[in-house]
Amino acid sequence: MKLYYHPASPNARRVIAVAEHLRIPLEMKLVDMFKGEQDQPEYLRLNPNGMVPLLEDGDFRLFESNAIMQYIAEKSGDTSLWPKELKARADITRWQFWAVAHLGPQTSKMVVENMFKPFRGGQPDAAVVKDAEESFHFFAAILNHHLEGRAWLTGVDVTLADFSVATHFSYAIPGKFPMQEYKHIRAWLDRMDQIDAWKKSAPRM
Ligand SMILES: N[C@@H](CCC(=O)N[C@@H](CS)C(=O)NCC(=O)O)C(=O)O
Repeated sequence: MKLYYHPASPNARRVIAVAEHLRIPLEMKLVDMFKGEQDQPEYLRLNPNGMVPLLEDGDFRLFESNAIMQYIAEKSGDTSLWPKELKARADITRWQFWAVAHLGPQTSKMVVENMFKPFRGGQPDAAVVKDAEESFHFFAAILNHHLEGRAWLTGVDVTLADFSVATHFSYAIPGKFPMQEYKHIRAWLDRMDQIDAWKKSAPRM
């Protein structure tokens, strides 16, 4: 299987970390987003969204990182991160959807404003940051409360849910996420940092 990725992409990171953790071999194809390769016609023919990651398995192409994680985990036959049981799967999928729909848009805005804009010589838009922080607090409080007394999001062990949600915190420091009051999230991210595959997949600019 071939994975189109960029090392700075948190969306690619969650797939890369899971593949590494489950020892699933992937042929890695760099899409240089800093050179705009994602918007070139050759790549748009593969993924019309112009985004990474993208998985190719023979003539089957799959975009959306969470779908890719489920696919490669299922195909590997290793059920440690993606158990077979219906409710366990629904629980994992719930957190994956929640992160994409609610948490991710807020963390992305803070990364764009506080990290990428200054990186390109611009200034953060204070109104956008304020709005993102307010929504972030709403969803971070839910996650923090859920993690109180739990080591992992959906069970006694790490699953795809943890990899999916944790990736949204990949740029928490340069993105200036207001994390102080969320000690259960911070402790959980520290536990993620103990996982070799997770550490190795940390984004690189
Ligand atoms: N929902 C998608 C999001 C993919 C995405 O936003 N990828 C970013 C990199 S982190 C991208 O390729 N951006 C390129 C662009 O927007 O031009 C997924 O989870 O795979």
